[in-house]
Amino acid sequence: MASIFPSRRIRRTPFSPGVEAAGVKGYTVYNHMLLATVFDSLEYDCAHLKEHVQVWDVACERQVSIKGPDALRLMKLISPRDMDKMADDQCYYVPTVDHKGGMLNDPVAVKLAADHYWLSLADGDLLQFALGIAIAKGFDVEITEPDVSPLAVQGPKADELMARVFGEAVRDVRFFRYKRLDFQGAELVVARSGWSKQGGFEVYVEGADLGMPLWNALFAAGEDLNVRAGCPNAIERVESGLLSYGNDMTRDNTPYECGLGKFCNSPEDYIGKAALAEQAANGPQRQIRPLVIGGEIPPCLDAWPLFADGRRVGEVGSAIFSPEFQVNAAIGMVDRSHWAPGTALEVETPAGMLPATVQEKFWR
Ligand code: THG
Repeated sequence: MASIFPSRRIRRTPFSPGVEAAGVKGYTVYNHMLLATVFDSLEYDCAHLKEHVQVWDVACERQVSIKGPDALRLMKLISPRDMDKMADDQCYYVPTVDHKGGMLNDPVAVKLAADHYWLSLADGDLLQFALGIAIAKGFDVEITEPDVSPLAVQGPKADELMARVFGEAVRDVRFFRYKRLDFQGAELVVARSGWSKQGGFEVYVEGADLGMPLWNALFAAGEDLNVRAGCPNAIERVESGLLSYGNDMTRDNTPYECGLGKFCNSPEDYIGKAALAEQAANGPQRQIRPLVIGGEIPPCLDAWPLFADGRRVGEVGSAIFSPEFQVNAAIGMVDRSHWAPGTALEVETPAGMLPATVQEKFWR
């Protein structure tokens, strides 16, 4: 693939100087912003992530700030998840849907105060959806994209590294909870979350000025921990079954199809609830499944159709070779008739038809 011509429209991040100095080899664009994809090789980056600790520039997980007297009212229209159950220091993974139940995004919501939430976005312009609802409803809320840039610290040594920079209190932060912790006089939201299953934290860095000082502090404190610059890893996240909006699911899918039905427990009449009622009661007709693909697979740059006896029964959205598990691991959307573990299918790839088998579970 030719390189992408850089310009102001593809936004850099407060950590870009650090990412470049660390020798980034590839980028993607996410929320109109640079997101690194590889530093050494996907395989090396993945193995290092599983053994040590990495610092990830995930500034592209942009925040939609919803603030004001009607913030909770707006959140209850947008969120299929029961917002009344959310603790003051909690983060919620929230599938957000349109009026037909189609997935618009799958952000992490952060409750900053009773009248202030952030939606930490996957790739998509959800701000405009929230703003449109607020305007149409005449809600008293301010909706902005604040100057907030998440920096993830992921891997088995993340607790040790974070404790050295933010103090021992960081070890007590529970999964999908946060504490406000001091860095150079600023109280930053530090949550135990992140787009890997190797454990770790996300620091929501408020203000670009703190970006490189925090980046440098983490690298200075982590030398003996073998800290490296990293990024969401295409191998690790498929092994882990972490879904990527735009790859594994789109607006054509409902949260139930994505296996996110457990997050649709709101008693409120949220947008899309009526359209989802049938699937809430009976389950979806197709759903996300882990698959193993035989043979040698090329990079997965399009949806690959799945077939059984020549009939189309779904598609693969992500596929990559796993060095740890020695299989081509894949994430697919498979029809109910063929989604049972062990079902043998065929997948149409640019390298020809290859065998695929539905798996019982992801690898982590
Ligand atoms: N962190 C933050 N913002 C984000 C992401 C993130 N925005 C974009 C993208 N990632 C959103 N998508 C996801 C997908 C999965 C998870 C988080 C964000 C995730 N899921 C856990 C799991 O599947 O095991 C746990 C979910 C739960 O139990 O609540 O972590 O990573 N800030």
